[in-house]
Amino acid sequence: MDIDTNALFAGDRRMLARAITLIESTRPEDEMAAEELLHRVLPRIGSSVRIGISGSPGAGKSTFIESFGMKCIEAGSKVAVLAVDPSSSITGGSILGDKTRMSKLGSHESAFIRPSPSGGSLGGVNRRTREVIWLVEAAGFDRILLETVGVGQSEIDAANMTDFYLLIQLPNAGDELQGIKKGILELADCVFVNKADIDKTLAEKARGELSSALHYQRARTSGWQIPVLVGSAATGAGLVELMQVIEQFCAHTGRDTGPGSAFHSRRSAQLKEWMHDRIKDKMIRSFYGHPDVQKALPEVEKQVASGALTAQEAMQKLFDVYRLPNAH
Ligand SMILES: Nc1nc2c(ncn2[C@@H]2O[C@H](COP(=O)(O)OP(=O)(O)O)[C@@H](O)[C@H]2O)c(=O)[nH]1
Ligand SMILES: [Mg+2]
Repeated sequence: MDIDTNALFAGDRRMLARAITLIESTRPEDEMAAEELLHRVLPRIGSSVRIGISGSPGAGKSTFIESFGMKCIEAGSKVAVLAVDPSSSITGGSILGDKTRMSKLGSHESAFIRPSPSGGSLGGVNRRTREVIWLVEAAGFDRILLETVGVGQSEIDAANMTDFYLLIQLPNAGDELQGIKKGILELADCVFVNKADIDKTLAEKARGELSSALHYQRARTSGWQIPVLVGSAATGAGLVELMQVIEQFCAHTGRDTGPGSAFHSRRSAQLKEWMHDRIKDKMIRSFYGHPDVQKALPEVEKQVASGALTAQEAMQKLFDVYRLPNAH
């Protein structure tokens, strides 16, 4: 697959789509071209704000992305929408179905919506998401909205790939954390109580509850008081405030002051994480792909299942054959 990087850097969306397909490819013959492309893209990344968006199903994430994305475009940005979606290998990516909720954004020339990656590979379904973020940045998109469609791990993954992590909540009284584990709340840089147009009083109550829950929590970003906003993806209420909060966050974390600031330290840590992800991925593939391990595995599994071996003993058995010089 030939990628014309000049066209990619000029924002040619057909070339961008091709580049993403190459990066997401699991065909071994694409691996070198993908690496080569990344090598050329890496110096061009960074000029965006990457925003992770989580919230339980029905909270209004897709509707929010449509209206917030349009606000960003009105303010002069180019917006890319990506998804971290562990279910995508089964459903084909729920953002596809969501495209109906993103009709304005989906047809706007300053927006790019990419359905979820094909996923399903060893070492995590989001293996390529951060690289896709870089591709869209290199193509000139400067607001990246990363929606999570899963639960648990995908939310942590999204927080680990973004600069600013937004939680969207429903204004349910007495149900302050709505299926969102406390651990996820700890990742938040901002909470947006959505659907305030339905019941403003309820939404304000939710704001109060969330604010007090957050009061005792140490912000992930030092010195940052996590704001709880109330608004509506449907009417657009609260979206301007949110844009201001993101500006304040960028200023607070020193986005424009360069290396060493909290903003850039977070990105550096994420780059290191990228390396470790790749190492783990490679190790897992190498181990489970080893012919002797594959041969020994069914019997060893059987012995563990019947209680004849401990997990530790089984692992040692497999590592012994993994280490043997490969006779095949
Ligand atoms: N009244 C109202 N309805 C909303 C709002 N945001 C989303 N919805 C509706 O809530 C439902 C779920 O929204 P969706 O964006 O698909 O949620 P997601 O599952 O988090 O992506 C849809 O029927 C939306 O039209 C809002 O601010 N106000
Ligand atoms: Mg959705």
